[in-house]
Amino acid sequence: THFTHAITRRPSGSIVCGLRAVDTGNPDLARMQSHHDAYVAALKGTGATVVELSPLETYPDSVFVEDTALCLPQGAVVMRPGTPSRLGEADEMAPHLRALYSEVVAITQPDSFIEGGDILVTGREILVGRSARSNAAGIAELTRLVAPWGHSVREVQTPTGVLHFKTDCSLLDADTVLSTRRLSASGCLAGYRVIDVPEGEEAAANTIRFNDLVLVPAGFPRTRDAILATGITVQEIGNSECAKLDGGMSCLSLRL
Ligand code: CIR
Repeated sequence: THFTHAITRRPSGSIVCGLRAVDTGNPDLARMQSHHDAYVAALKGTGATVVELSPLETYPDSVFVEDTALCLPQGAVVMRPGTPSRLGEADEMAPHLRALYSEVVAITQPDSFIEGGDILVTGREILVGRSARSNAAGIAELTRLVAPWGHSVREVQTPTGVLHFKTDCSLLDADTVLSTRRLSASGCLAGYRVIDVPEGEEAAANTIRFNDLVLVPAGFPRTRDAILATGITVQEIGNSECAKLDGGMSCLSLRL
């Protein structure tokens, strides 16, 4: 797939209130902003247009735009984030999607919850991991919304204790998935070419393939080398601050 656009949102000062499973200290806004600048520059470097949205003080986690929508070639689906402090982020994103797409639909049922971080679009299907943020009703509603566009959804399970399905995996090409061992061992990636991240580098499983590049978090040399060995160009991006909030490469953009 060739991406012509990405949407990002600059981190705000409220980022210190961002959600985290384990508190390892507050992120440093200036350092996060400099990592974010490098991330945006890497996306632009592939020739894409990057829509850079303004910070939203009201929503501490709003830098993690991926969770607010699913972008497909035929249209976009506005998500319903499964944690109260993030629910309103979806409405903030909707107008920016309408500016880029003629078809924008939304998850609307009150009992439906689903976040983009749980969704992996491969060359053949859409995998959605059930998690603490994405439930069966949300996945069922997504399935109904994307069926007319020709997409099939397969529900899988996010490993216990892992925030999102894509915390533990990412697509390197239409058929190749980079994955933690704990995720691939569940069997949900059967039929794909799977590259397991080396033991101890589980935090590097969340990368993004964007045009000719794969963006990987800095500090995971064995994972970087495993991707390089496939012949894909790799760019390392600092992720120390987002990592304190359980965020990684995919969380920081919507790609279309
Ligand atoms: C959260 O807990 O929602 C944020 N602190 C991190 C979101 C990361 N997003 C993603 O993996 N797609």
